[in-house]
Parts: sequence; C-alpha cells; structure tokens
Amino acid sequence: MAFNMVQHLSAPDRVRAALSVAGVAPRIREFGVSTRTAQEAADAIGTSVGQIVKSLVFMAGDAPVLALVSGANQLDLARLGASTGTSISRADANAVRQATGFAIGGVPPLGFAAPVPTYIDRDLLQYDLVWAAAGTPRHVFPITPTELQRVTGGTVVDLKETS
Ligand code: 5CA
Repeated sequence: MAFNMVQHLSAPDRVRAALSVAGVAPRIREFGVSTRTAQEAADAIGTSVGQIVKSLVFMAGDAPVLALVSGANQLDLARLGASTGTSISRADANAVRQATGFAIGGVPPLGFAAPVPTYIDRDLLQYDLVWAAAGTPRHVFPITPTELQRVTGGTVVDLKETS
C-alpha cells in the first residue's frame, strides 16, 4: 500500500494502517504526557529506555535513510556510513518531514509515503518487546524486534557509539 494515498488519515492512523497491512495487530497507546524523547517514552510506558526505538533520519548523500536505535545508545555516524557506503549527515526537521511525512518526536519506523532504507541497531534484538513512536509525541506501540525487522525490511547492524 502506498501511504501517500492515505495522507488524510491522522498520523497514528497512518501507522495503524501500515501495521495492519504488514500483518501486525496494531496496539497503539496514547499518553496524556509527552513521549517525545526516549526517556519520556520509557517513563510513560514503564519500561527501560533501552527498549525504546529511536527513529532517526539521516541523509546518505542525497537520499534519506532511517536508523532505528535503542534509546540507551548514541548512534555512531561512521558506523551508519559504513553500512550505507556514503557520507552521512543529520536530516533537519524539514527533511525528516519530507522523507517520512511525520514530525520529529513522533517519527515511526514504518508508514512512510515512499520506502526509506532502514538500519536497525543490533542491541534492540536483545529485548522481548520494544516500543516505537506511532506518529506523534504522545503515541507509541509495542512490537517484537523480529517483527520490527520484518515490517521495516531493515538491515541489522552495529550502530552504537562505543567510545
Ligand atoms: N517519541 C520518541 C521515542 S518513541 C522519539 O521520537 N524519539 S526519537 O529519538 O526518535 O526522536 C527524537 C530525535 O529527533 C532526537 O533524538 C534527535 O536525534 C532528533 N531531533 C530532535 N530535534 C531535532 C532537530 N531540530 N533536527 C534534527 N533532528 C532532531
């Protein structure tokens, strides 16, 4: 399904549709407090920050890429560049919205108008369940790392800064 066909849907509904199409029962939770940052999301949910999926957009040359990084880790730009084979720069807020259709703080790992090549922090695989943003800074959803990998088509790599 092309999610640019459903731009009239709210941001959480676009994520819900993408999960449903991918065969994952959507269990989107809305909070009355901010889940904008990984720590805020962890506190609201009552889980560890490591189990929060940060959905970070970068430019690999001229093309956007998505890095799904454990909330416990900082992304190592050189490692991401080694995976893409390009130079990497941060995407600004406009580029994030352009690439994903979502605003920073609510960027989900799927549900984009056009596919975005995706890289997954290997550290996320250690958990039974992880939580990702569902389109806004108040919506999140749980997913197993295996399903996250399947529904994003992401490549599992070592992404964390170690020094
Ligand atoms: N809802 C939470 C967790 S589910 C969330 O979206 N976290 S996040 O880490 O994926 O999104 C926040 C990230 O956006 C920050 O870690 C930071 O990397 C990035 N960010 C914040 N402000 C800017 C900005 N002005 N320009 C580019 N990136 C930014």
